Parts: sequence; C-alpha cells; structure tokens
Amino acid sequence: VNDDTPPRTLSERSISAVADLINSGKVRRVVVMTGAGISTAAGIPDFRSPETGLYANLASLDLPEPEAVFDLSFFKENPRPFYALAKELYPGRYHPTVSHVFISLLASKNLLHQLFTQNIDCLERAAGIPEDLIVEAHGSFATQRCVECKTTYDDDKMRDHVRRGDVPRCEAKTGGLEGVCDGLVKPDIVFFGEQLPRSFFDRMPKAAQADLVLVMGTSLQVHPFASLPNQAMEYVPRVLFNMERVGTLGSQADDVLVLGDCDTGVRKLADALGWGEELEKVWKEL
Ligand code: CNA
Repeated sequence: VNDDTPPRTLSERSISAVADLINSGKVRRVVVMTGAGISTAAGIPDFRSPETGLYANLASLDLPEPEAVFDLSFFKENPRPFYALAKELYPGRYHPTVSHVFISLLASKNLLHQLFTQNIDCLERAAGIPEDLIVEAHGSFATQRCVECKTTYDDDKMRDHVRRGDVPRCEAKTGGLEGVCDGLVKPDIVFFGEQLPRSFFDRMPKAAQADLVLVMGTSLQVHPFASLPNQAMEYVPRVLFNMERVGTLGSQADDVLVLGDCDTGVRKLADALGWGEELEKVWKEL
C-alpha cells in the first residue's frame, strides 16, 4: 500500500472529498456492502469481535466449535444450539441503526444502486430500504422450510417456536405411516456448505457498475461475499466504515478508511453532505 499515491477520482482521501463527489452529481450508483457491525449498535452481537462477539460467547451452547451453530450437518444432529441463538437474533426485537437509515436515505435520493448485506436480522427492510435494492446474501429469518422435503413452514408458527426456544418440525403430509414429514424446519439463512441465493449471483454485476462503494461493519472473512468490494472498477472510490481495516480496502488510491464505529463515521459523512439533520430526524421517527 502506498498511501501517498494520489487519488484519481477524489480530490483527497477524506470523508469531505467523498461528500463533494456525491454532491457534484457525478455519483449515481452507490453500491453498499454490509455485515454484522452495522447492527451491533442495535444490540445484536457480531460474530468475530473479541469478547462481545457471538463466537466468543457460545460456550454455553455445547458446540464442538462456534461455527458449528451454522453447519448443516451439525444442525441435523442437534438443532438446539441454533434455536437458542435464533431466539436472540430473531427479527422484531431490534431497531435499525443510524447506518441502516443512512442507506435508506441513499435509496430515497435515488443514489442506491444495490445493497449487499450478510446480515440475517432484516433491519434493512425495517429501515425502509426497498426490497428490490436489497440482496440478503446469506438469506434471512423472513422465511423457512423443511431441511428434508423443502416444504415451507408457517411464519406465525415459526415465531412461536423461536420465542419458546424450541425446534419446529415439518407438518407436510406424506404417504408414510406417520402421515407427516416431521423433518427439521430451518430458516432460509445460508449455513456453511450451502449455496448462496440466486439473487446474489444475479445481482453481482451491479457491484462492477458502482461509481462509489461503501463497505460497512464486516470482517470480510466469508467468501464469496468477501470478494465483492474487489468487483468495482479501480478508479471507483471505496469507503470503509469499520472498527478495523479489512480485505483489500485501503490498497487503492481512491480508498478512504473511516475507522471506528460505523454510526459515528456515517454521521460524519452525512454532516459533510448536508444530510445530518435529515438523518437524525428519519432515524428518530422510524
Ligand atoms: P463479523 O465477522 O462478526 O465481523 C464484524 C465486523 O464489524 C468486524 O470487522 C468488527 O470489527 C466490525 N464491527 C463491529 N461492530 C462495529 C461497529 N459498531 N462499527 C463498525 N464496525 C464494527 O461479521 P460479518 O458480517 O463480516 O460476517 C459474516 C457473517 C456474520 C454473516 O454470515 C452474518 O450472517 C453473520 N452475522 C449476522 C448478524 C446480523 O444479522 N446482525 C449478527 C451476527 C453475525
């Protein structure tokens, strides 16, 4: 990395230069890539932060290793740890953060080309970002189905089971002796070893069409999502809002690193854009 390399698109590698570029009208296709770090301020722990992350706090769930909670073969043997976690993460308990609302402002100003999120908490929808602009790359808790026969399962029943912390089973009629399938029901979130949804691959080209990329609250450890920021053209500014430097962010001349908590970084960008008051108002009224 050579931090002295002069940027080609920005006037300098700073938040105010990013704001100037947006306000100049030259930016029309902002692509945003997010992870668990944009939801920690809502009270949902991320995976990998030391001490506060879920992986550091799963000891009580009796797992061979923390990742097993999202492993399909482990789930089929023992779905209980996953359902204990699902009770914690289930949508409806949390409020979108300033960062979510900033993305919704990009959408309402017709600047959002696509949001790719790894989060399964549905807070993007709750913030009012139009569904067609959201790719839930790792699925979400919005729908669920049987791991055996793939029959979908009722939303209300699912919510009741998750609240009680117990494991729902498929009620699809089968020709067998018992009469019902009885397979395990799992939310449509992507476990290790499962394919990402088609929408991820269908919309991936949108990342290459970006004229500004914002990466927020992700460790960029999970593939193929982690490669998304590298799809953008070389002269396209990429701004990282994260506690730590991740992936290849910072290695290009037009990369801007905004290290620290993402709501603080986002507020700085909103202020530089002249959107500060609007951001707070929309967030408070949500
Ligand atoms: P991760 O690997 O836990 O990384 C989170 C990143 O965000 C780290 O780099 C942190 O330093 C950073 N971070 C944490 N808090 C903040 C903050 N307030 N401001 C700025 N940066 C912060 O999570 P990833 O999303 O990268 O990993 C991908 C997994 C995590 C996906 O499959 C998700 O489904 C999964 N996950 C989702 C949720 C959710 O939906 N809210 C919660 C926990 C895990």
